[in-house]
Amino acid sequence: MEIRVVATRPFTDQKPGTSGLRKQVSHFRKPHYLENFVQSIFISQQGLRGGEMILGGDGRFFNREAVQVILRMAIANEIRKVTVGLGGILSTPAASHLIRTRGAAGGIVLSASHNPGGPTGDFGIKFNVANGGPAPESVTGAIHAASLELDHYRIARAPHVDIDHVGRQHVGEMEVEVVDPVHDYADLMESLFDFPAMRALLQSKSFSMRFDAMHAVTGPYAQAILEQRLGAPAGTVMRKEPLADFGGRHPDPNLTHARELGELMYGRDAPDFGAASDGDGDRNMILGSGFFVSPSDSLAVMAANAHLIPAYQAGLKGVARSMPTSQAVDAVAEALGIPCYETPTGWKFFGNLLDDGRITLCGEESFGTSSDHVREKDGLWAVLFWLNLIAARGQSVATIVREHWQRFGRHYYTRHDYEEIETDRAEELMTRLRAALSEMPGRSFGSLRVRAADDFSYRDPVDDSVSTGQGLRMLFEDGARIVFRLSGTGTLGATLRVYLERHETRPDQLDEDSQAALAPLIEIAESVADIRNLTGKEAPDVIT
Ligand code: G16
Repeated sequence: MEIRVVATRPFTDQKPGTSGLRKQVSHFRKPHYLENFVQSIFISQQGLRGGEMILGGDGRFFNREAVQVILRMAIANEIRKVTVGLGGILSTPAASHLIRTRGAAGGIVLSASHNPGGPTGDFGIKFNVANGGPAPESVTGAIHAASLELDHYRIARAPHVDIDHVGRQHVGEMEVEVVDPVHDYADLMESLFDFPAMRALLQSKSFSMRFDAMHAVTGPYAQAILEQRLGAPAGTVMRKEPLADFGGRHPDPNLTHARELGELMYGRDAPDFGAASDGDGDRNMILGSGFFVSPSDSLAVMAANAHLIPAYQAGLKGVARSMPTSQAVDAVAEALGIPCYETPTGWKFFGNLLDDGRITLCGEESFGTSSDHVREKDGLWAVLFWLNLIAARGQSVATIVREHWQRFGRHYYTRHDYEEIETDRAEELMTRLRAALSEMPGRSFGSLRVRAADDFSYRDPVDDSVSTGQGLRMLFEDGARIVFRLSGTGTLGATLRVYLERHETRPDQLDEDSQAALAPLIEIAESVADIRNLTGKEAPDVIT
């Protein structure tokens, strides 16, 4: 088969962010742009040569085209075998599982997660290493370095590869195996949870649930697991057909973008349990009837109740959360007498802790939770965990969470996002704030006194690697926190994230509205960072 060596020039903007390279589709369609990045993966990850690679994505616009390009480049870069999801589809957790079970050298996942799709939307590409997890910083750094040196890429002049039929074929020297994207993943879920109890719950007349697949990748997974294996009534899965543009909406599981689900869950005769997942199936939102479970609380409730789930009956080795995630899970870890690790934002930082057997569960405020069953966050897994929990405790979502608060206190929590700010302005805000940190300890804001203030850095306890500049923290004497950081997943300008948290233990103060309960902190955050002035915005664009 003819291999073309195509001359190219480096792009200077191919540094992977929090989760791979995310850009607008139009950016990815620039001549050589996708090819350059893929070649940088192949050059820097020599372990792929002669090995097996997993390939799939969330089915968004440009997914199929990118799959064909990557297959032709894989041939030219001497990959022995590529296993690809039918139609080029694999949810992120299913890709992670396949990498692990196949003993693959790595995988390429095509997704821009919860970002909008379609020709004017976003696309993304992410490399996962042999443990099934997102590449650590050492690997993304090597990919980026290779992208800056690139002067050619290799691509085979191969015919269009059929990815629409399950089976094996040879294209040149390379084997391509097209697999059912759902089957192995559904088996894995069945091995973790008490399916008979969940089936009984879903089939009982007194219980109902809705899952919003947001016209994204989890539609087929949720139908196979919830409706087929667990016997939930047809229609339990809403917006179930995956669409290349997600029906024109953001596949972002929150109350703004999962509007219909929210209306149902807060309406009359609301279902007992509501849930949603995102574009590539790794995020989750959990709702009870008229009740929203914050992702940080969800992680804590899961940790406190893990012994009720078959896979975690023996107890948890430890837990981890990203730094901006609330400290609710810390309180559970303390009660359980297990370690709790605090990592920077980004799932890649959990990989070593999971591989080293230090933790069993981990999660983030950004609607992500998972366990050691894969090395990615896992949306449907979290939904099934909650379903199993409801079946085991025989209580509503709201009762489970309120009882948790009575026991551990409530960590009131919110995140304010200021989107599409001019990059210079956002950098200026962070620079000014960073400079002010050293003056903050001892300063009082009303009744709140700053105990410490720093720019978070993390030393990985397994390989001793250090990551700096991971978010500016104001830590108050009563345990409250304000964290500022710039998002690493946006594609337009900069997004400022402000995370706010305080712990409340008074039993009669646990059912307040989060924004009201955090109002004094919100005011401090806005004034110390001069947000209105520097962003030109009167209010956050998104509040979660
Ligand atoms: C990705 C990462 C998460 C991170 C989130 C938000 O999620 O996998 O670890 O918490 O982005 O990151 P940032 O605050 O930098 O935008 P996903 O679901 O977008 O792949």
